[in-house]
Amino acid sequence: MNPRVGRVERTTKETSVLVEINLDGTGKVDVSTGVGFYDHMLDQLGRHGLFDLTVKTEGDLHIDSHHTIEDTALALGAAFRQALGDKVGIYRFGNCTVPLDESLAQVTVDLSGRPYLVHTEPEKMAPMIGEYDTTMTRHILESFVAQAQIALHVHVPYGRNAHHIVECQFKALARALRYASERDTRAAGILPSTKGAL
Ligand SMILES: [Mn+2]
Repeated sequence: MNPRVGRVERTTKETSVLVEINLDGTGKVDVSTGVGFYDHMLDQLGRHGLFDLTVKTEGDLHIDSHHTIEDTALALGAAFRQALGDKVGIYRFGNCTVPLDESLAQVTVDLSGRPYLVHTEPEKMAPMIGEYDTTMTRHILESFVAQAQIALHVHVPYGRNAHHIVECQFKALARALRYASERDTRAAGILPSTKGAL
């Protein structure tokens, strides 16, 4: 089996990002973005997705964390897409519902080759978690989806604590991505599309 890995380096005047991902890993994570809570979320992504994940971002945090967070998500999406390769023999679809105490996240993914995001979460939420602006969650998902070229539906029907609301989304996303990208032994050598392309 070929290792399914992706590596993306992305440098602009605002940020410098390196992402390495192995879809068939064990959840080994080495992440540093300079934004503590975001590191914690990317840690969830690797751990619960069973992806080996390296993320090194140096961004213009003297402005705010926006570019750092967004550009990391873009590079992560690109690396994920790269690692998926030809998508032959994978499940393609995945979903997972994850509670975190009072909050619940429902995530459904199709590794379709077309970017589309549907996202709902409670409107009332603390605006900041440390240096993490909670309106960035949707921006991360948009950025990831655009580069990974996947359809992603993320819903948080209820939740109260901002940390919980965001964290359950990353956990459910991780697991849904894992299920969708996992090799399906019954489908070995088969592309999961009637169209002949994904
Ligand atoms: Mn932006």
